[in-house]
Amino acid sequence: PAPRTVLLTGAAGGLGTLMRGLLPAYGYDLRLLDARAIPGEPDAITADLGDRGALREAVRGVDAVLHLAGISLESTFDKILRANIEGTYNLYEAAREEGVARVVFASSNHAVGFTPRPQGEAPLEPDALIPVDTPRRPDTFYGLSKSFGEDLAQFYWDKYGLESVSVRIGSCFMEPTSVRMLSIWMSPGDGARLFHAALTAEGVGHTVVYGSSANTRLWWDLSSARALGYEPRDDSEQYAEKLIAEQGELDPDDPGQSYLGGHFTTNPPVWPY
Ligand code: NAI
Ligand code: 15L
Repeated sequence: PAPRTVLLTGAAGGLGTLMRGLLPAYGYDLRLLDARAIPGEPDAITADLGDRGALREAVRGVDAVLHLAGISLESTFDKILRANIEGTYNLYEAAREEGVARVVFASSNHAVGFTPRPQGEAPLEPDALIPVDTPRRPDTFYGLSKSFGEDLAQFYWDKYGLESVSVRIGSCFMEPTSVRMLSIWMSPGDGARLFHAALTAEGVGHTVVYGSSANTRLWWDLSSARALGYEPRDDSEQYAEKLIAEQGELDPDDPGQSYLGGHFTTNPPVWPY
């Protein structure tokens, strides 16, 4: 049966707020969790991913978890270790103990951020797109934690039969704001379509997908996402002319513009807390 009750972790964050708005239309009954209180959501669970007892209660009775909580930018190794590495372990362990069937894990392009971006005219030929099984090349401690999360997801499938979809999200914001984002943008609507596919597709085992819209300037292969039933509807190309006029084309000789991870490889934005 299709999952109905879903625990959304990181529900106070940017993506969590977008998905709180969009996913109920797919019929989900969302249970919300975040370390921060969520204005206007008195029933949301305010708990840290370090609180194993709270996580165990939070996952009790849900059909699936959409795990977005964590540090979403670069930070010190110690902070990343607690929130993203131990935190994701705690979440999976709670899910296993409570018999939750599936976790959809918010991985990131930064798990493969040091992969050189494909050069050449857009749209690229299919065989020039970066495949999901490209060797992981994290660009930050943050990306390293996402690489760990993908391995954890594989392990919980192999050892315990707990299914996961790891979504290597590009950039999910209302609009792309950089030339790099023209290639990796995931519109909020496509984000909801992809998470819905990841929550409902049958027999996913542990599947890794890239998370983006069907951008003309796409760098990676969306076929594993499409195999889940994902049909993207958006393309960043409508924003291309304006962004390129403002910022110029990406410079292949600039190390901060030569890899999938963009400026995260040279000068990553730092988590402010
Ligand atoms: P965000 O920083 O806006 O939200 C993250 C949320 O997680 C925050 O509300 C924060 O309070 C919560 N959180 C952090 N540490 C926590 C802890 N220890 N316990 C409980 N809650 C905690 O990030 P955003 O943009 O909403 O991203 C959501 C997820 O998707 C993150 O895991 C991020 O790494 C991933 N992602 C997002 C992308 C995007 O384009 N928005 C791109 C790639 C990955
Ligand atoms: C990420 O993983 C971040 O969470 C998000 O804030 C964006 O910066 C995105 O990557 C990106 O690569 O643009």
